[in-house]
Amino acid sequence: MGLTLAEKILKAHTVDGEFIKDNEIGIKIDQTLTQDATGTMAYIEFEAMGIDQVRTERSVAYIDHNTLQSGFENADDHRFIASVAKKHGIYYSRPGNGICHQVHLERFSAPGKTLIGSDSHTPTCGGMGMIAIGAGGLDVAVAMGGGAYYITYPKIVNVELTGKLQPWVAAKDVILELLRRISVKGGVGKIIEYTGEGVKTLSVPERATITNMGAELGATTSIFPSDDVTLGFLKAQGREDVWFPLSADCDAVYDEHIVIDLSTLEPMAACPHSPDNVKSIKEIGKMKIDQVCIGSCTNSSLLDMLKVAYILDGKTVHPDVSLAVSPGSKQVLNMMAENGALSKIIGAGARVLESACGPCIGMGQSPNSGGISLRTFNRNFEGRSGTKDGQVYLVSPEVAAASAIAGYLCDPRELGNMPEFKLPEKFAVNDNMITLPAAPECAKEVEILRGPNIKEYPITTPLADNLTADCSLKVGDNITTDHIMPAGAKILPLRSNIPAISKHCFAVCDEAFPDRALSLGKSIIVGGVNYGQGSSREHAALAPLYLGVKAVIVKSFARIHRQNLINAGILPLEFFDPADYDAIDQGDTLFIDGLKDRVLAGETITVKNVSKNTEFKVKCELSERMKGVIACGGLLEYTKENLK
Ligand code: MIC
Ligand code: SF4
Repeated sequence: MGLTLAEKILKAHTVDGEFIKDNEIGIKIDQTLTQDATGTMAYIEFEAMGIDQVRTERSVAYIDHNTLQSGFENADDHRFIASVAKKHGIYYSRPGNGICHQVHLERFSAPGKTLIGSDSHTPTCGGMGMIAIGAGGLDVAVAMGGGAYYITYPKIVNVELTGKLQPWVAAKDVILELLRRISVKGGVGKIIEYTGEGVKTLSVPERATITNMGAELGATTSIFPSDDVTLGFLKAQGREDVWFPLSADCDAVYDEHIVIDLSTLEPMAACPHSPDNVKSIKEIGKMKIDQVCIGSCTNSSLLDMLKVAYILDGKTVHPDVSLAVSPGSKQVLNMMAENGALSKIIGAGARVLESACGPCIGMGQSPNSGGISLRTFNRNFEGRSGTKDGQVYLVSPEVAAASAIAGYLCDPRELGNMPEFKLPEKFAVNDNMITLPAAPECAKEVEILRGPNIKEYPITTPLADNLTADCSLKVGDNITTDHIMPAGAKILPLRSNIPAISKHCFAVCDEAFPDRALSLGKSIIVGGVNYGQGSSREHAALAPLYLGVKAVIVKSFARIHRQNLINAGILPLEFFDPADYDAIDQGDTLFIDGLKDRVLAGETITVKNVSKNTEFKVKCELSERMKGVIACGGLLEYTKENLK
């Protein structure tokens, strides 16, 4: 029986566990990436492991999220990360060099390799034919130390692309179509593997748009084959030496098969407040808009910018609309400056921002009250834009640019003929904003520079024999990490200070939660389906840890967040019967007898609701390794004991 592309790479990298379906396997990680908002904590964790030099082929630290620097905190974090990178063998991509996923795709991605990154959109590099997975900072720290990264052998879904996109229909519409079909839960526990004739018609940046937003499906990762198109992109980056052809065997067996005929797709938008709330532009109709933002790791490549520049050329942004454009990397911005695209964009009245995440993570450009904002980004969760009642629609750059001129949501096909947009034969390669680490023999002399806002990892405790705790919070379905630990310009600077950031935990749902949880000492959170979807931020586990949360009982979890809870030593429990959710109220006292024994034995756990005098059953499915992690009180303690 042949192997799928994902299986080929995973099998070649499996260093622990048997390579069989549904088993937990440990894979060797070739490359890691961090960004600054998760990076400071990841490097604090790495330091705590006491390892001198990273043991990967390439580790890169990017600064792209916290670039507003409205106080000393962000700048201190950048300086800390730069010093850790220099000391421990990590490449450092300076602020201004671009968004981690765009720069990694351009400069470091390589077919057949494995990459984990402390950012949920790490699968972007799946567009290069690599297994690229988003993970918590602690997992990345362990991988930098040479430890394996553990995943449950995923189901492999084949998405067969046939036909060719019609003019003005974009890669973004491909992934929006998939989100429309299988939803934000549709990819959980799965790898999405793209095959078919349609693949050849998509450039690497277009493939990367699709794999990037695979994160919104909840997928472990997404991957495209490495073919001639891949070679062309690598040649243009001056990196063809890393290329080799790689695809699935003809007789590969997939768990699911989905066909998308590219020629039938039309421009679409994900409506507020979920990336899977997808409708065609026609269906939504001529809606007046207030703001347009073009950029983010989903749609900020040179190809995207060339299309935007063409559409804006000689026009003026509608008087009622504010248009912000953030090119994905210094390379993209530089080339736009050289080929005139930038001047067309400026000429039309766009507000050109630096090459960073910016508005995507609520770092400025919040829309007006109730404002309708079209964004080429990947997430439109409630409040993420920084405006609580902002209405964010996720669209392609083509829809965004055409609408910015029109003043209303418009179908770019109304623009008429589309010229052929081609990637250059040579990109303007200049890695001068990537600082190399010190030579290992000089590393000892490098001083780590810590600012006053950089605090230690919170204290963890080993798993207790029994647990009595109150339900400090009850929430509903599809709770995102943006609910649990909001980001934005005010809160992001606190990412390296868990006691301070914890004060904002669940602020979107219940501002009183942090004080309540702290005064309870220990408590349990109850939630619905797909709890913790969205980002990889381990702060969504570390803040609850600091606030004394011992367990989270939900109908189902999103993958990265569940892993982060385990890493933080918080028990991820799932209702056996989802209907039991209804019988718990916030404030109820819950009691678990023989907790430790049951968790370690992998037995069903009975929870007594002392307040209601009822009981219900929960499961805690953990691999032997995860049981070890939970028993120690988290991955940091476990690693200290096991990795030396
Ligand atoms: C996001 O898009 O939500 C982020 C900000 O990039 C996060 C990481 C973070 O919270 O720092 C992600 O996607 O993992
Ligand atoms: Fe940055 Fe937005 Fe991409 Fe997250 S989704 S990495 S915030 S650009």
